Amino acid sequence: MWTELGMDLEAHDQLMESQDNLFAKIHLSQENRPRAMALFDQAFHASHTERVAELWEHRKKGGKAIGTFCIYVPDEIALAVGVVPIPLCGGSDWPVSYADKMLPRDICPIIRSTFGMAFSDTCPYGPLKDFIVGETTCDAKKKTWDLFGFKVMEVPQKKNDIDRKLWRKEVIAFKDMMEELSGKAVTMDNLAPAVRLVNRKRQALQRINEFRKLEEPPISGLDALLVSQVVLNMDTGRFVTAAEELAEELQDRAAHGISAYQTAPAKRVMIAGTPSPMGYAKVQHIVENAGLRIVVDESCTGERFYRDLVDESPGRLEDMFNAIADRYFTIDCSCFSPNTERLNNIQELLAAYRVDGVIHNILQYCHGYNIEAGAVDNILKEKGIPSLKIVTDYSQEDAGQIRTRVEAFAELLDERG
Ligand code: BJ8
Repeated sequence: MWTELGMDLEAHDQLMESQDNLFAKIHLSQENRPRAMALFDQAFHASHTERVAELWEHRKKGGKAIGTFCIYVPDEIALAVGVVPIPLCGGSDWPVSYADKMLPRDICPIIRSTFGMAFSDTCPYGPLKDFIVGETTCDAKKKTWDLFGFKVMEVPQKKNDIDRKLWRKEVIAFKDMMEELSGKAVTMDNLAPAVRLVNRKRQALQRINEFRKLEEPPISGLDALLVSQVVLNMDTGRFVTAAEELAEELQDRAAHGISAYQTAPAKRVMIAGTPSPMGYAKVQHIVENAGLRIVVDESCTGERFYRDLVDESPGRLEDMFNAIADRYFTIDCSCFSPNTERLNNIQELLAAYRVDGVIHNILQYCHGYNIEAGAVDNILKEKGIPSLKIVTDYSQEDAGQIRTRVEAFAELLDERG
């Protein structure tokens, strides 16, 4: 299989070794983890082994798959006709420099890591997809999709009625694309179960993350992040089963007062900003190692992904498409102008999770989240909540400097009592 996928096996081994070492250091070194986290550890490793084999089998049987880069692409519609969406965002530092072959160095590491894997023949998913569906979010993504000739969904940049209409049309165009690819029509009979399944996935994530509101969370911020990362790669049905098992265990741990943390109660922080795709948890690791507790992730690998569900009540197909489009239209990515919804959502999260401080985790060259941190800080100042902005990439070069800044931030929060 690996040879047929055109992989450079030696380079792939190097990539896996660097990922495994980092994973052991960041996740496996934690004490008192929920037992069910083993399912997600396994899923992390399976993303370059069993999951690839699964999709390989799917393709051999004539199944279809698309590559995606953003949580705007509506999975429900693809799944309804048996098309598997494969999120491709890279989170590993190892392949980043390979991207320099075709892309500028001064762009976001998500894009560099993803294309670095493709150019170094270490991404097994390249040959497993029929095509890629990009989206018009940030400039770096848009121009990269143009360069490689990907299909693109137009995500509007404002949230007025005219924008909603445009987005609904884009969702229908995506439906047409999936029908053409699969040779099957999207009907209420296949769409309604797909909507319910994806809703169940988001509900399982909601349930897991509810426990982080407790004074003593039964799951660490690092493990909650891992769950939110692997959800993008795992088979949906299998993820739901694993997530429900974890939620049951967390319920039990909460009932018995079992904390994920070994230390005395510490300050509670929100991580806000850019996504942290699988393989990346640099800032989160430093933050929890500094004794802070990450109780909520305000990102696409966190609350932005599972917050909203699709309304399951429509009985007509057209209304169901609108319900799907409207659910995705609530995503508050920094590509929107103004992005008032994000500011409102952040305020709700601050209260619900009793947040003492906010850490902006921003990937280098992501101007949207970097500049928008200023608008978030204006709100935080009014509420007397301190913040720290970290702009970084996937490398470990600045880890020492970030650690010093995070430790100083932790002291500041402690001094405030
Ligand atoms: S909905 S955050 S997944 S676009 S690639 S915008 S980090 S410079 S990923 Fe994103 Fe969709 Fe928005 Fe979420 Fe910035 Fe990097 Fe662009 Fe990025």
